Amino acid sequence: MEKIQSTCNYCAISCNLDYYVEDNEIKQILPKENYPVNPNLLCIKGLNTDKQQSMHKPNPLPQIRQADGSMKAVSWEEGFQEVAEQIQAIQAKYGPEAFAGISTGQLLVEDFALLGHIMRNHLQTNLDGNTRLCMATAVVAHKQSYGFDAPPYTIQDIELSDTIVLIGANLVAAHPVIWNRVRRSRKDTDRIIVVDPRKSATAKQADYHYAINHASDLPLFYTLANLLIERDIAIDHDFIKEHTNGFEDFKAFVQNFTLAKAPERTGLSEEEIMEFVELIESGKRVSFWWTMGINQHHEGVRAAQAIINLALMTGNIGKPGTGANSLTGQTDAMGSRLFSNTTALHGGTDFADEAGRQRIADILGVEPTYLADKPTKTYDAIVEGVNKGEIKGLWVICTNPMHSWTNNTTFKEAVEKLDLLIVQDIYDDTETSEHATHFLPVVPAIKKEGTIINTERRLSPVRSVLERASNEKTDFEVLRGIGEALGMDLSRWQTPRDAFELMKEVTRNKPCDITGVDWDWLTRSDGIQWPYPSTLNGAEVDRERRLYEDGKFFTADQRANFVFEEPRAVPIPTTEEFPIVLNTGRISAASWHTRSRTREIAGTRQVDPANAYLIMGPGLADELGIHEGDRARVHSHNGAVEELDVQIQSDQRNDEIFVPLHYIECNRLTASEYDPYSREPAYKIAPVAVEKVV
Ligand SMILES: Nc1nc2c(c(=O)[nH]1)N[C@H]1C(S)=C(S)[C@@H](COP(=O)(O)OP(=O)(O)OC[C@H]3O[C@@H](n4cnc5c(=O)[nH]c(N)nc54)[C@H](O)[C@@H]3O)O[C@H]1N2
Ligand SMILES: Nc1nc2c(c(=O)[nH]1)N[C@H]1C(S)=C(S)[C@@H](COP(=O)(O)OP(=O)(O)OC[C@H]3O[C@@H](n4cnc5c(=O)[nH]c(N)nc54)[C@H](O)[C@@H]3O)O[C@H]1N2
Ligand code: SF4
Ligand SMILES: [Mo]
Repeated sequence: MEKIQSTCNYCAISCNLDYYVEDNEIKQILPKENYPVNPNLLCIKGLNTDKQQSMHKPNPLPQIRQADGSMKAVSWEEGFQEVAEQIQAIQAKYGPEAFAGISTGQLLVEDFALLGHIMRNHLQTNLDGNTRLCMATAVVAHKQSYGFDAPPYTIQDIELSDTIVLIGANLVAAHPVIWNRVRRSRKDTDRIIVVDPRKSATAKQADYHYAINHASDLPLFYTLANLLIERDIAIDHDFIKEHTNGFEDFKAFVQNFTLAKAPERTGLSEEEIMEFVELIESGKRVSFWWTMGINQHHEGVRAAQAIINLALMTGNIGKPGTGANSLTGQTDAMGSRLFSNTTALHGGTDFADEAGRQRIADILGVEPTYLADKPTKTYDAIVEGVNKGEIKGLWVICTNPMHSWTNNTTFKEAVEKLDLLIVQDIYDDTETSEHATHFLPVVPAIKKEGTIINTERRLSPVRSVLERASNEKTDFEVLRGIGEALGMDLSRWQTPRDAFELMKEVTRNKPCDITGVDWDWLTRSDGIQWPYPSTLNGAEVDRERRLYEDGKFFTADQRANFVFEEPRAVPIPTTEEFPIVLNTGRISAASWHTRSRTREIAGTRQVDPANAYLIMGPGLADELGIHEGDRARVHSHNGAVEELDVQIQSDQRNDEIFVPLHYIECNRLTASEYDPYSREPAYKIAPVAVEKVV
């Protein structure tokens, strides 16, 4: 039996797997032994990566919508030509930006690089990533605070930390392998602290749970900062002086965030806040980890930076077991952030950097004027553009926005206005695929090759495990086909490996320099964290590397910035008419987003009820006369009304309901509200009213 190493392409831990293959069939999947991120660990999704397209397999040929509404399969040659002609016709008639694209964090580095080259450079138009729904907040926070989108940690830091602070992060469901590593490494004296309005599965297992009011992280962290400064026990004055900017202003600013004012602002008692302060003070290695409970709010960027500020002022950064650590969500979100050409040129070079433009143009074999010259329009602006009739064609790749976009009726309305909707997916029956005018079927990751960059900046290999049947194509091949049909010279982009070599070169001398990484070496490696420049001459480096160990950041003066701003009221607050907060997110390790993939895993079908449901506390249920198994009608402030099954949980708070995002009904109810700096949707808070369905 042949053993082939590859990477699980669900979540951002990006576990490595050994596939045992015989006669082009996967016989067994095991965690790659001692792989740094998943030492002998896997979750149900990774163990079932062979199930993709096992029950729901599309016709391998492109499908084109006919006048009578039916879909017709055509040859790939014809499909590429037709798609290219449609794109060109729209651009010729309405201008370049009348065609746009939306992608994801689940493609491979090489796919992103080529897609970005086609959309942003050749077609001179907008392409935003699904990472906008997810990581955009952390990206902006990192750039402003550290000078580059460079999270500091290695996953091992969570094991080395004696005081783990999890903020809006439900590891039990969302990062199960990391949670397992936390459990395995706990000593009696260690503390796990969870900050989450909801008693999540992780909060239930924590030593301390601070159930703050929704979207009140910013005043909470400013209050903690103020109290820590006043008490002056845990403040690292040397670090602040040597390695940061703006501390004195920050200190003056937070003085207004007194203990007395905190309960009203945060919902926590003075005792809880003092306890929290003392936990940070007594921690030897304090690490802060945040995910969507921070990113998906109206002031997510500043809240993320408030966490960074705490780490900076207490010197909890660049040392084992510390850090202000943003966990990513999708497997290659980090690859998308660096290589999709959306918010910076390939490899993180600013659009306006003339020398950088020349260098990248030389690498790609084009003129500098060919390269995109400004950041993409953001996802919300693209959807709005379609709704206004300015954008006539859209290419949706590896994401399912009819379901996952916030207030998703706005996406549905947009789709109805489009002349051209190209959907590229491994399934032809997702809510978005079903509306395609042109559907491009592709194979799942077990038949692809390329690179993934995980949450701790580790590059790992995706290698084709199974041979493809005739007409089956990879994302990379489809992108090439369309690119060539558009008239592009893709001679430097023949294979994913070529794309990888190009992308390596664009990172030269950048913080994310990977010029020293070798494709063949990566194939059977333990992965490698960036940076790994060619100047290391292939030298062996530690399996676990964190950034900022020398206290030097990526800003011009190499100092980290304290960034802060007065908190703003929640823009769409609860009212008498809509008195309940709708909170949304993940619910179990078994369910993945819009469930197109996890529906193929028998075990997950047992966990996921067929119908959309909400979780409600007993107090609210009593008040509404609702019992377990009843149905509830949810009225959203956005005008939508949905009926959902009810689950009552004894520890669920009564001023909120929680709806798993895995059902399309969830985002019919969410708001069109964004962080102003990152334009990330505030998925975690929408005012609703609930009544019993009689
Ligand atoms: N099984 C599984 N795993 C996944 C995914 C999946 O779909 N299924 N998706 C992946 C992706 S793409 C992502 S981005 C990650 C997301 O991983 P997480 O962010 O951990 O998951 P969520 O459930 O979205 O949100 C986490 C918590 O934020 C809390 N929260 C809501 N509002 C607030 C607030 O105002 N303040 C604070 N402090 N907390 C708040 C919620 O109650 C929730 O418990 O998971 C990844 N892993
Ligand atoms: N209410 C609410 N909504 C949310 C969130 C929330 O917390 N609350 N979280 C948001 C976040 S963080 C995220 S990341 C998004 C996720 O939202 P989506 O990205 O829309 O979710 P997925 O179901 O992962 O969609 C991925 C699509 O890609 C397809 N696919 C899988 N592999 C491949 C491949 O190799 N190639 C191609 N071309 N296609 C492939 C799948 O079949 C699926 O249709 O949801 C967001 N929406
Ligand atoms: S924890 Fe994440 S990367 Fe690991 S097997 Fe599960 S889904 Fe895949
Ligand atoms: Mo995400």
